Amino acid sequence: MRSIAPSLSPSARESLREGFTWGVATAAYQIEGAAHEDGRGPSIWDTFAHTPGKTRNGESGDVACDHYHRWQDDVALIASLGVDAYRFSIAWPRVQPLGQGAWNPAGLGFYDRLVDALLARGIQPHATLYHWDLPQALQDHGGWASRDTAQRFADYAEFMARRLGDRLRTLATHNEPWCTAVLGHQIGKFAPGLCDPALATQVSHHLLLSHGLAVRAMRAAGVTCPLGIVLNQSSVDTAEDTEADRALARTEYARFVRWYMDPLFHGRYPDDPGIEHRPVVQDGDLAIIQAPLDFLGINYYTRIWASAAQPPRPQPKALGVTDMGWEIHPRGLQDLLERVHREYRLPPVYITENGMAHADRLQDGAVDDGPRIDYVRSHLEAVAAARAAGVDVRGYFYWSLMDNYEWDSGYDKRFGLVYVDYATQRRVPKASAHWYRHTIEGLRGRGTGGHG
Ligand code: IFM
Repeated sequence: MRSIAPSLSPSARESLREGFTWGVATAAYQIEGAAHEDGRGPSIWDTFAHTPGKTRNGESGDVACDHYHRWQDDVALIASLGVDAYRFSIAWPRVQPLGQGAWNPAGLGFYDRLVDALLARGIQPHATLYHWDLPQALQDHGGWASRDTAQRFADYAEFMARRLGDRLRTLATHNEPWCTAVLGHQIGKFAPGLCDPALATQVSHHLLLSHGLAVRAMRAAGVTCPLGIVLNQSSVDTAEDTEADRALARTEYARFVRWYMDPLFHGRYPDDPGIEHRPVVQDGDLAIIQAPLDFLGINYYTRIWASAAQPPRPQPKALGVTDMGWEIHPRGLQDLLERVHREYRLPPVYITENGMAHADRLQDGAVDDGPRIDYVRSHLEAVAAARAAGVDVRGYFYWSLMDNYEWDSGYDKRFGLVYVDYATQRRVPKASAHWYRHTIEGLRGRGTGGHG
């Protein structure tokens, strides 16, 4: 293991010292397991993962990290990292097995206890209502292709916010609606595995509508915790300084970032050339979607590379790629934050996900994941620079607390600060976990400031 890991620059330390929340993130289906226990209903990911050929080696979240049973140890693990906050998601089918009608006391009790245990340790709970595990019963009625699902989601959101809202630090409606719409309904690589671009566009509208209806219902119910949404976003760079590449970059940005940001903050969908489908929008929908937000969560992993040439110009790899094959490009996070800050009147922003898959190996009881330390450090430098430039970024959540079920990639991709030995469910903090803790301690003036 490296004896000295690089620390944050003095300017980054200065920028991140005050008013900044340090966290780690997970999602229900990726860690909980206990897929058939205590009254949990099936979700679209149970169905998808058990459909032959959909996920690596047919792997599913049936067991995952067994967090449903090990949550007390996991809360202690989170506390041992010295973080301020934990971002997790609520499994809708665990608390309302059919997505409408009866509530499941065992599922509700699980999240009650989790939130209380976090608070008892001084860790802020940041919850997300939807991280892709739609109750299968709702899919059987059309899923997100059906406008009715938006109202079902609002009802679920209001119930959960009444139940947990006074104890949560923030509550987000959706995680990465682009993934649900495009990966789930256009490319078919995620549940429910459909391949229909026009439908995907309609789904994106129903997701945003469900967000707006949920925010309205939660505010009407008097929920006081900050409400927001989490979007996956990227900066976009042109391969060459040509009009064709610039046009492609505009289209990619409109599809990926503006398609969600424009309705949320400007009350309209982009109508740029290159956007092929438009959703059916009813009168009043956009006003509902544009409900003011208390925060915006941004998930950033890599940039988009716009090359209209045939064949396309290869994407640079100066800083390498992650185990997902994604280019490591921390500068893009700063570019993105400064761009959305210029283009929209943003509420406070959290980096709700950022992290790296790496082919980690457990050797002599330790995991030396130096590349992950470099990844986190360089992205924190980007966040610090954006803050110094005036972007109101209030926190950073590393994705993920621990290795977990990476969707169609199964258990092959390890994103965690903590290594999980799936055969025994043993958790081993990696070198990056120690670096993260030392960095946080150092900024609070208690530790060495990032020397691992
Ligand atoms: O694991 C996912 C997470 O569920 C959503 N954001 C991206 C992560 C890495 O692919």
